Amino acid sequence: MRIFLDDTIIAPATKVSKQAISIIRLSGRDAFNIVNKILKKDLDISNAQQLRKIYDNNQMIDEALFITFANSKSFTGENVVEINCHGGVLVCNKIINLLIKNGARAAQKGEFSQRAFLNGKINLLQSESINNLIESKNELALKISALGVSGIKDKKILKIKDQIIDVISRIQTSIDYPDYDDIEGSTPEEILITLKKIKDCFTNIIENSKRAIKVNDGIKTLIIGEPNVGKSSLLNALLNEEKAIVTDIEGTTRDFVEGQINFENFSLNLIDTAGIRKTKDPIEKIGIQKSLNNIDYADLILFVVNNENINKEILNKIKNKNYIIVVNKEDLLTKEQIKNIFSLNENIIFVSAINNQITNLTNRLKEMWDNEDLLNSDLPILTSIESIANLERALNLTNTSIENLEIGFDFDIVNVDLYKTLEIINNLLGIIDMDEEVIDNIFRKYCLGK
Ligand SMILES: Nc1nc2c(ncn2[C@@H]2O[C@H](COP(=O)(O)OP(=O)(O)OP(=O)(O)O)[C@@H](O)[C@H]2O)c(=O)[nH]1
Ligand SMILES: [Mg+2]
Repeated sequence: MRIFLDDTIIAPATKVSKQAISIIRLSGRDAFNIVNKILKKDLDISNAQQLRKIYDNNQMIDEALFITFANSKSFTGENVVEINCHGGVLVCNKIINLLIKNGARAAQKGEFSQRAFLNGKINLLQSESINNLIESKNELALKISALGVSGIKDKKILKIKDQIIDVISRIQTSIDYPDYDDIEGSTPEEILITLKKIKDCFTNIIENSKRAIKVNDGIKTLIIGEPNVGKSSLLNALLNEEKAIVTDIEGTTRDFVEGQINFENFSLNLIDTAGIRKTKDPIEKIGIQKSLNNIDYADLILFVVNNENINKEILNKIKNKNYIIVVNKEDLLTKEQIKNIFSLNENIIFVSAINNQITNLTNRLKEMWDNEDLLNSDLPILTSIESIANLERALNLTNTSIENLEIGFDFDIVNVDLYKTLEIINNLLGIIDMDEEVIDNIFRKYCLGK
C-alpha cells in the first residue's frame, strides 16, 4: 500500500447492516468539498452538526446528520465529516458509492489511524491501544487500553529517552574532548548508574506489558484429573452453561472441550480434558496423552480430585506449574475428611461443581490475578507483541552497554549500542521518520474505518 495523503478517504465506521443508524466517515483535504457535491446547499463549517438531505442528482437518497471536524480538531488531523445516515445496507452503500463517484477513495485497512499517526495526532503506542480497546474482553483490559489511547503514561518513555540522549551526549563529549575532564556525570561509574535505572525501567515495562497481554488473551487453564471426578462439571459451573457432557460413566470426555470466562480483571481460557487413567481403549489413550502434553503449555492447572487419594503421578507432573488442587464433590465429604484433606497441600480448594458452589475457587482466582497494580503503575503498557519485542531488543542493548562499561570497553563502543537503543525508542513513539513499508505493515493490522 502506498500512502497518498492527498486523497480523501471514506469508510463505514459502523458495520454495514440493518440497524437504526450507520456512520460513514471521510477524511482528507477535500472532505468538505466532496460532501458538498451530494447536498443542495454547502455545509456550514462553523456549525459542527447539521441535518441535511442527500441527493444523487435530483434523487433524494436519505436525510442524515453531518458532523464536521476541521483539520486539527479531528482524530486524523485532516478535515473529517461523519455522516450519520439510516442504517440500511443499501442506503449506506449507496451514499459511500456516491461519495466515491464524487472524488473520495475507499480507505484501506487502518488508514484512519495511520493518518492520525502520520499527522502527529497519536503515536504508535496509542494507535496500538485503539486496536486493543476494540478487542478488550474484560474490564481491566479495557481500562488499560483506554489509558494507552490517552497516551498519559508515555511520559515515562519520553523521560527514559531523555536519559539515553543525555548519556549519549555525555559519552560523546568525553570522546570528542578527551582532555576536558570536567563534564559532569561522565565517569563510567556515573553512566552505569543511569544505565541501570534505564534497564530496570525497561524490564518493568516489559513484564507489565506481557501481563497485560495475558489479561486480555486469557490464562490458559487446563482442567485435569482422574475420570469421573467432575472435571466437566467444573467447566460447566465456571462457564455457567452445559458445555461439556457430564455422566457418571468414567471416560465420558474423550477430547478437549474449551470455553472462555471473563472476570473483571482477567479472562480464563478453560480446557476440559479426558480423565487420566490406564486404559486399553485407543481413542481414550490419545485423549489422555493430549491432556498430559498440554500441561507444559498451560498457565494454570486445575487438578480435580474427590478425596484424600491425590494421584501422585499427576501431582508430580504439575508440581513445577501454577496449580490448584480442586477437591470436588465437597457435598459427599465429612467434616473430618475435609480437615484431613486440607492439611495435605497448601493449594487446596473445596467446591461442589454440580451444585454450582465454586466461589472458593473463583475467589482464589481473583486473588491470583488481581492485576490492579497494572493500572496504578506510572509505567506505560505496550499492547502489541511487536512493541514488546522491540523493547526487549532495547533492553538487550542496554545490558550489553552495561557489561561493556563494566569490563572497561571504550566509550565509543558503548555509544554505538546506545544510539541503537534510542532509535528503537523513537520508533516506538513514532518520533522519527519510519520506513513507509514498516508503517504500512503496522497499520494493515487495523480494521477498515477505525
Ligand atoms: N455429588 C456430586 N456429584 C458430582 C459433583 N460434580 C460432579 N458430580 C458427578 O460426578 C459424575 C462425573 O462428572 P463429570 O463432570 O462427567 O466428570 P469428569 O471428571 O468430567 O469425567 P470424565 O470425563 O469421564 O473423565 C457425574 O455423575 C456428576 O453428576 C459434585 O459436586 N457433587
Ligand atoms: Mg469429562
